[in-house]
Formats: sequence, C-alpha cells, structure tokens
Amino acid sequence: MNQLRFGGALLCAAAVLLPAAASADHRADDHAPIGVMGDHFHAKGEWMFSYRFMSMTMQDNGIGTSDIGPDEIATTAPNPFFGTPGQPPTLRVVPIEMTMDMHMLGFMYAPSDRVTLMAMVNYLDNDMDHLTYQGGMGSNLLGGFTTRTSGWGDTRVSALFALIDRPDFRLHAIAGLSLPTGSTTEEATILTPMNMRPTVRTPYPMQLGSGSYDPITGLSVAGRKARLGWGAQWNSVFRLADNDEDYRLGHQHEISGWLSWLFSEPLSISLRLTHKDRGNLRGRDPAIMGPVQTADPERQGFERTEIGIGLNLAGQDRLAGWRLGIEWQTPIREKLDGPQLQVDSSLTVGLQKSF
Ligand SMILES: [Cu+2]
Repeated sequence: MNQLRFGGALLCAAAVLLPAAASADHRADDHAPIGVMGDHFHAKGEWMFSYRFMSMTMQDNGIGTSDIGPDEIATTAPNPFFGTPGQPPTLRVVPIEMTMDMHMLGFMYAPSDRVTLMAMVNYLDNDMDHLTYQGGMGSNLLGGFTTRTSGWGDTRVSALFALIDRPDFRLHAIAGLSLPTGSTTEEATILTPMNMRPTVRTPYPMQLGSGSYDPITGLSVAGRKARLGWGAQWNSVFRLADNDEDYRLGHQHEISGWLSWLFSEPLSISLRLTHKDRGNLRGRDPAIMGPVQTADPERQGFERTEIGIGLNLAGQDRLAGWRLGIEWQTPIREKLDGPQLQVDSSLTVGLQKSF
C-alpha cells in the first residue's frame, strides 16, 4: 500500500517535472508575463475569461531624469496659468504620492484559428496626496489634501490576427479601438494656497478616460526552445480626435521584450524589459486650471523603462485551463516632462480560465 502511494507520488512528481513536450496549452510559458495584454491567440471555438488586478504606486517628483523636491517646485517651477487673474507665478500645489488600482476584466473568443477577439473593461481607483503652499510665494506649507476618483475606465475591443502559428514560434497582429467609457469630468475637493476648499474638476491624471475613440495597433511575437521562452510586443494607442472637453491625450507607445524559464509544465518565471513613451496633451480642458503640475497639458508626457519579474502558473489535470500570473515592475529610467510624480513600482496579479 505504502509502495503504491509512493509510486503514485513519484508519477505525479514526474508529470510535474517532465520537460516540455506534452500538451502545448498547459505550459506555464505559453502566456507572456501577466502584465502583457493580448499576448496570445486561441484555437477556433475557444473562450477565455480573465481578471487582473494592477496596483501602481508613484511618489516623489522628477523633472527630466533628475529628482526635484516639493519646496523647489513651489518656488521655481513656472505656473502655465500665470497671467490669469489670481494665478501665482509658480506651482503652489505639489502632488507627493499617488496610487492607481485597476481591476481589469477580460474576455477572449476565437471565431477561427486565424482571429481571436478580445474585450477588456477596467475599473479604476485613483488616490493622490498633495501639499499646498501658502499664498503666492515662499516655502511656507499651508497643509495637505487627498483627492480620490474611481469608476469605470475606457473599454478596449480588439482583434488578434494570427500570422504565424507554430509550436515554437507565434506571431500575431493586433488592431482595435479604445472606447470612451471612462469619465473625463471627475471632481474633487482641494485646498488652495488661499486656504479655500472648493470642489473642482480634477487634473488630467485623475480622470478615468480619454474621452475619445482611440485606435490601437500592435504586433506580438513569442517563441521557445526547450525550457527557454522569449517574446516581444509592440502596441500603440493613437489619440486622433479631441474629446468633448477640447483636448486629446498624448499618443501612447509601448514596446516590451521578455525571457522566461520553464521549471516544470505548470511553473515558469519571467524577466521583462518595457519601454513606454507617452506624449503631452493637445489642447486643454478650460475647466482644469490651477498652480499644480497635473493641470498643465505640457507636463503629462514621459519616457519610462521598466524591468519586471514574473511568475506564471498553469493548472494541470482537474485545473486544466486555469492560469495564475504575478508580475512586479519597477522603473530603471524615467524621463519626465515634469515636474511629475515618479513611479515607484507596480504589481499585477491575474487569473485566467479558458474553455
Ligand atoms: Cu486568452
């Protein structure tokens, strides 16, 4: 009896540890690190549901590639609205920390082996802490305040077109549209340098959507040799039209490359490098004005290079079709059209189930 049990355990261990070859779609490294969207396509008739939670924290400010402290911002950074009555010459409200939590629900369906359709809705929860300096000059602090916005973000619908589909090499193109389901008119109560607490439209980074229909394009490639996997993805979101508030967000480009190592069929780890480029706003919302960097259309763009480590788990046997992924990313270089908050790190956890 004991021997039988031992034999069974050994078999299980062998199944877990056996190298690659077996069932292709149960390999942990069949999917990219969980922070990558639309990295794989499906076989005809397959469905997939996914839930991802991403939390990003930002703190301390940067300008270009250097750090800048709140006092220096409040006394030296020009206020673009200076000249408008009541606007001081420098920025007097300084963001010091932000957390962005995002819940993402994803859905994939493949009407054919060539095409996989994908839709993704997001629920956002943003928090930003600020310092307010007293009056129009000097470095006396008046106090601090936090703004918070939450709600549905923009919805993405796209199609993935399989161009090459071999077990060791896959290439597909991505084409889609971001739909303006997220609000661009969120409000919050602030503390002004004149010690008033009005409720105003929040600056751009605290809004939930772009307000425009934005085309998405991309290319995704993945390959592997034995236990070593690799992949890369490019995707861009183009902001082509002004929204109802008279501005458009900057274009967003992202390129990312990763390597993965398969320890056993259900477990792989990954290392990823990502480069993001976001442009400044065109136009501006007349309702967004104030001596704060986040209200300046010219202080929204950035370039950021991040490194990420991740873990993929793929369910076997009775858990076949289930996947769990975790990825942690942190910047290694940021170039900010600042002052802007710097990213500290982000964590993505996701659960996927295919049928
Ligand atoms: Cu999928």
